[in-house]
Amino acid sequence: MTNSFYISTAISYTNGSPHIGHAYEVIAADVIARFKRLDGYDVFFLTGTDEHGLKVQQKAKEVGVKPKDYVDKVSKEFIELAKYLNCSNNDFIRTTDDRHKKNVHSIWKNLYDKGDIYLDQYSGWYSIRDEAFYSEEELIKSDNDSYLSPNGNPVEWVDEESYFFKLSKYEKKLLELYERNKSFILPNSRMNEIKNFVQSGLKDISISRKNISWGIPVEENNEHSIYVWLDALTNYISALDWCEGSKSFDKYWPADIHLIGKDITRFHAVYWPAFLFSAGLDIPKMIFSHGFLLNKGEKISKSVGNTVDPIDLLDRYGVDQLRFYLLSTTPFGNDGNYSHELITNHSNAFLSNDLGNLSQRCLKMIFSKCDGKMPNKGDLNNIDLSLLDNAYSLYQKSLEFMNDYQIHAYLNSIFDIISSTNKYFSDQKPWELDKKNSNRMNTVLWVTCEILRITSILLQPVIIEGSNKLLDFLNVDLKERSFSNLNSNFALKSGIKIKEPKVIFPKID
Ligand code: ME8
Repeated sequence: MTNSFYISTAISYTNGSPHIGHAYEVIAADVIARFKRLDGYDVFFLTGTDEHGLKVQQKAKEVGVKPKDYVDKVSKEFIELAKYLNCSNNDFIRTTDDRHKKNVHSIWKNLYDKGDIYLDQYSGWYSIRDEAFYSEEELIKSDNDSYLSPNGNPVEWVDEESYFFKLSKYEKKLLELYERNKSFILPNSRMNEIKNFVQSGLKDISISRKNISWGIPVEENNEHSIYVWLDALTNYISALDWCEGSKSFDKYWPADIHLIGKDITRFHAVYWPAFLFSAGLDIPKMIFSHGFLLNKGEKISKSVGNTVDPIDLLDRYGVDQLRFYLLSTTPFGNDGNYSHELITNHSNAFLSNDLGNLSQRCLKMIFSKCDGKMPNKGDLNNIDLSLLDNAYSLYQKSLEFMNDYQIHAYLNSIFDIISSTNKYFSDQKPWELDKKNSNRMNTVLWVTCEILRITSILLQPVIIEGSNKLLDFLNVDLKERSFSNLNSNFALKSGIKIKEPKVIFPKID
């Protein structure tokens, strides 16, 4: 039986078009999903949009359209973006889907029946931009003496009847969870922040808002809508049709990883497991909170005016180039930077020069000197063997890195081998061997191609089109491109026709 693997991204708010931060998250999740599929897992990869709440309601009002019409339009942009980015998501959930609403009502009923929901009065602050309730101690004072949320967003005073969830009841269970599963929250620094937050004492949280039209109503009391975060978090199980007792829920839940940005760790690592404890459901295996993407060191935000349309970047640099840049430059979990110069230099250095040039030089020689057929492997010397050994051991290394989602380290280890192979190619000078020692020339060309085969198979999760083009040139069968083919049993066979090589990664100006 194949092992299953469930990965999700956060679902994005539909109060504006997608930006590069959204693209970063869905690309990272796609890389992990593709890696796992190539490694033989049955993967369910979910992304989607978070469409209810005051933030979206206000935005729709501002542009003068009905909330549903507005979210239909924006949600489409997110669906299109995932396609443009070559993402392989198996589903796209919208919180306005009927299937989702059913599950939200079900989870509410479960918490209610457990005795964990009660009606009381909420007096405190609310930030519409954060869609979060805050106590006075959590707020910061702005220059003009008004209060701001910890994220620097405006807050308003709320005094209204509200349903509460008994979060305080789950304090001990949460701390036990963090103790039992040390990698429940990665990176570790975020685990420490969350532990400190829970250890300092949990208060019950408000889980409804009164007189808000754009939300899922509480069934037994229509004056209230369900708090947008309880609504949104439930997406992870509604996409599996949890409340219908579905087979896919049994197969994929608990999720292996919820991939989210660092700003929403608390909702995922404290509230979500507490809701699941209350509903008697299993807890996801890991919350990975990645860093933020910064534009020349500045946070990307509409108010700073430095948001970038990811489609523009794709048109300018190419999908493979953008995916590769975003995931190979920054240790996954840290904040990352991007700018025109950074993407251009990185892509030219690693894709056009290292990988592109090596493959062009080698394949062109095979075309001109070996009649376009894979040359004989011949006798391998110690230099060839050691380089090949390093390439074959990349699979094991990649597994270790991807075990805790060190995507950059997995990519760097592959490019280290590509760089060593470039050096090997230059040192061995196969172009000078043609007349002197054609057997040795053949061996050098074969070794280089075999390493290109290994590295291209391993690069498929990130550089989707480029690595598959390279595998096409090498005439590697479509059925032999998974990680189970990363060994010498599937090594390139001499005499096989290769395809005429073309430039795969043109230089960016
Ligand atoms: O938070 N760099 O939606 P959202 C990297 N609806 N990641 C970024 C980023 C940046 N500059 N800006 C945002 C929400 N993100 C909720 C989630 S999940 C049940 C509900 C990330 O549209 C952000 O951290 O504000 C989050 O993971 C995702 O994009 C969606 O953000």
